[in-house]
Amino acid sequence: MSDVPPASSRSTITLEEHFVVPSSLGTTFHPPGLSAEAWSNIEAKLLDVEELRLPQMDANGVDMQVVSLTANGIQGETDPRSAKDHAKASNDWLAEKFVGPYPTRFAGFAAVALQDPVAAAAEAERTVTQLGFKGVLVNGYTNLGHENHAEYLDLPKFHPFWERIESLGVPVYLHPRAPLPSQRKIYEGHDELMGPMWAFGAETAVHALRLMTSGLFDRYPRLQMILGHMGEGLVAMMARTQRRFEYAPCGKELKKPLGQYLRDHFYITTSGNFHTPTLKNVIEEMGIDRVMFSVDYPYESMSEGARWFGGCPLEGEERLKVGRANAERLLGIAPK
Ligand code: GRE
Ligand code: ZN
Repeated sequence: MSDVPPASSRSTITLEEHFVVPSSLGTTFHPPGLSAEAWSNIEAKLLDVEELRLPQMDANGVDMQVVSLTANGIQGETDPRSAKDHAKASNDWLAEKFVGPYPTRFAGFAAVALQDPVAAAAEAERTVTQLGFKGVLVNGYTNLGHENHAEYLDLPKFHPFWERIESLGVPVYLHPRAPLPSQRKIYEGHDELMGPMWAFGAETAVHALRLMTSGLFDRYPRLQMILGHMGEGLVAMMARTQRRFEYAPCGKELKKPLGQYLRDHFYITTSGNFHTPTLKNVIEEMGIDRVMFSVDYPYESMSEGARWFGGCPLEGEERLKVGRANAERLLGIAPK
């Protein structure tokens, strides 16, 4: 097989693509089991713009990456003051190194310090209105005060953040992180399950369900979320999840059937899950307008993702939508 993807898959926009700013290296998640060499290779790619990333994009037909601070990023900070400073530093770095010099190749998702929801709302507004960012990426629950304290985004204290996001009209990418250190009993003796192999998706799927059953989308009916990895398992499970919620909603009252929130408020990307049967299922469940190609660079290979997308059975308008047009519409990027 040739290394070069076919022309039909070229000119894509990808949305789960990471960088790191030196001041956030301390809160970067190291996947268990990776050798020091593999990790330093990833770190070099996270830090880089011109030497590795742009040539890879050129070689693989990725027109534009929407770039975000890698996990756990700001969500892994325990001190609100430091979280706010690091969020600003990260966003300014992203604007200065990526978006400013290469406005047609890079766009940004902001990092925000949800340790202080009002400050997070203000930083979202600053980055969108002044730096031209396209939304916010949140790495799961937020620590506050302690590494074993988690705050999930359905809590009422986050309403000021969601209200601002809704009025800005930008999406929030809910990106994975590993479960709280105090809640890892089920993974004991199985470090291999802890990161992106399994725990990331399980953690993120429950977080997304908390947002749905909390009534967040009844309160803010224009909110739009993005989930990676073909939906973190939620798309496949939603029919059963909705059914069992109807049997026992435990006092939660929602305006719509549960699965409708998934279809009305979530976009799904293909990041790190380059599997055609799953893509077909996600398109069937979500509709062609809510599925977007992405890679998860540098944790995944851009060439592998591009080759898969180039060969998957999408034609014409459908290929255009998944490859870039849905992202253009959602993020307000002018069509090419
Ligand atoms: C990811 O973004 O998917 C990711 C990380 C850290 C380790 C592995 C991984 O953020 O896939
Ligand atoms: Zn990722």
